[in-house]
Amino acid sequence: MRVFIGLGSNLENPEQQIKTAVNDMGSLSESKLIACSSLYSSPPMGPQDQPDYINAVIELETTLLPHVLLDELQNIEQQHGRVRKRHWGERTLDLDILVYGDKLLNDKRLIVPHPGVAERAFVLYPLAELALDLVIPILGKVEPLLAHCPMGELRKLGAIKL
Ligand code: A4P
Ligand code: MG
Repeated sequence: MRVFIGLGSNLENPEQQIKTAVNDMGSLSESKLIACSSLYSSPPMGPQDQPDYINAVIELETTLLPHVLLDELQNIEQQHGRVRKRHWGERTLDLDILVYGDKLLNDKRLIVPHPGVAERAFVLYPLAELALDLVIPILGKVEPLLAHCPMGELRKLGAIKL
């Protein structure tokens, strides 16, 4: 299945957190890392008294089922010292399943496509860099979504050196 995962970090050397997380995901079983977007920076959405974020999106080809993939991503978050504090608060690493093929999921643990994809510039622009023509269930094609989601203060930083 063709899967897109959003990465975010704003603590403890965010660029390094993102880079190692990309490597970690590339080593997952039954999975192959296909592509990785540039890194982007943006001011925090949510509480303003926290550092700016670094974000990126990767494409993964995987046969791991959605909830198994979520388990694996949460393991990686834990390895990165993720501590759950406040909602939308600071974190060393956040991994969100943005799109899982053409699947629609909505249960206690997993909402796919991720509800923020179309509204969050720090998700949509790196995703568009990888897959302008991607058709997201319910939302449709990525490219037209950009017109409704201004870049605002999002800054493209450059490629990840893995
Ligand atoms: N969950 C449901 N659907 C999914 C999915 N598609 N992928 C559940 C991953 N997890 C999913 O996550 C809470 C629960 O969401 C998980 O246990 C999983 O079962 P969390 O990351 O611990 O919760 P949270 O941080 O309280 O909330 P949330 O809504 O996940 O936060 P977000 O949406 O991840 O936002 N500002 C900038 N500029 N850049 C950012 O990346 N990120 C956040 C966090 C806030 N502000 C930001 C950024
Ligand atoms: Mg999350």
